[in-house]
Amino acid sequence: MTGLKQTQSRLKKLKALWARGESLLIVMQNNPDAIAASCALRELANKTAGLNCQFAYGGTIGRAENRELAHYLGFAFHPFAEVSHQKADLIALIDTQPQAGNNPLPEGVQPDIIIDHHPAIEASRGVAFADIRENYGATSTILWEYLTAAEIKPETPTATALLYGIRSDTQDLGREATKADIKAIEALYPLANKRMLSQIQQGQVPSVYYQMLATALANTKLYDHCLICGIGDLDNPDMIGEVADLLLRHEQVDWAMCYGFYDDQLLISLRTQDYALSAGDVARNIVQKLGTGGGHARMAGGQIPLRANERSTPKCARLERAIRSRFLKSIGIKTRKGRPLIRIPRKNGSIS
Ligand SMILES: [Mn+2]
Repeated sequence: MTGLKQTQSRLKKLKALWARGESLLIVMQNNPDAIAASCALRELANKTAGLNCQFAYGGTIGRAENRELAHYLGFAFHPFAEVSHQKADLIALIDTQPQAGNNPLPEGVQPDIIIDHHPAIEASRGVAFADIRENYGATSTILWEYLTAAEIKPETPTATALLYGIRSDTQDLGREATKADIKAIEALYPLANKRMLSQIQQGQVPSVYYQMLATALANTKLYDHCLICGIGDLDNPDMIGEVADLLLRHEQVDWAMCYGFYDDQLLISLRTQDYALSAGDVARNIVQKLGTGGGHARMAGGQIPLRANERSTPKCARLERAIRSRFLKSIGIKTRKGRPLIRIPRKNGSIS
């Protein structure tokens, strides 16, 4: 069955499910792909089934681009804790899966719909409608196929968001993009607002952003062909992904790990250009028996929960040592001694 035919038959099932309710709560990860795919799902549910949709995210919408995108779309994105999920007839989980650790859906709450492109996990079994396509570069691509199957031409903001979502998850098609992603980008490009797109990409940031960046670089060490950065306490959780992206550009490096503490969790972000080893597998190794983790071949993440007030205890330092050494071991680096990436300039401008 071709992609479109398959999506058409899945759309039928989705519509049958939607006929059972009037309201849909869309729960998502808070990255551009998730935000875009959620918006497209809303448009689809609105136009094909007249459903009332509400968005709920976990954590914070931190990264400047994400805030800019959410602002441009003009919908209310609520923290999950502020919505009463019991009131929704149906719940959809977008760009994530139950118990993946990166979404706010409580363990006892079963979603009705999952649309995602991360590797399928056990907890997604038994969900009424699950469309999980691991070979896709972005969930936004899947949603674009649904809109196409429903013969809906997306509104300009939706098209702009989808284009941005696919580009950002595939790093401009450089990372894990497939034919489907390329096809979607080609179709979306003429529909998108290009001026808005560049505005989103250049979202404004506060001073604290540069402070965090300085702290991150000062705390980065080179171990053979990888960089590891421990930022400490994070002002916004998206920072670790942003720093990991930046570190991976180092000419000697094909692996980068960045981690930091946020909201009683140790958050980890991994990036690689190593085709032999999957970042998702390495992330799972790192958090084994400590937390949850996973992702794709070239980008992945993990989260380790801490107990309240544990942040200031020696346990955190031990945890940091453990994840560093598990990471190095997983990617076959023998040394445990890193070299600082940069020298910190002294106040008089000289380099220490
Ligand atoms: Mn995604």
